[in-house]
Amino acid sequence: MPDCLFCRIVAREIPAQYVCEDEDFVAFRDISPKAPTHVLIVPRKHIPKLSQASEEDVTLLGRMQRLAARIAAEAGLESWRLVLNNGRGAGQSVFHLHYHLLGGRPLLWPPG
Ligand code: DGP
Repeated sequence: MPDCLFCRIVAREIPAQYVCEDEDFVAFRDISPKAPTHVLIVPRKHIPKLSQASEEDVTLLGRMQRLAARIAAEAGLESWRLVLNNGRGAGQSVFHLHYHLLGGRPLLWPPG
């Protein structure tokens, strides 16, 4: 296993507020929430960032978006945003691909 924070959370070596999990994904609350609902959706597979995902990850990525929609619905959110930061310049700080699901407050556009 690479020395990766999210791999360790996925493996339950580091605690988190887990929201749900299945055979491919773990979802847990962001430690520094930027909205009343701020859930990180993380594939168990270690892919450092979206630009390093391959053709074989296409189904996984699609299922990740469907899971985000399900978590949003279960949280009672009608409007919400999915964010994926790719690369340091875009704000990525943990190099294990993940979506941020944000909701529960007005979300401005464009983001900063
Ligand atoms: P990004 O900057 O897009 O790579 O998002 C990484 C997010 O991970 C950031 O919003 C803060 C969150 N985070 C960092 N360390 C931890 C942690 O130990 N636990 C949890 N739950 N979230 C973390």
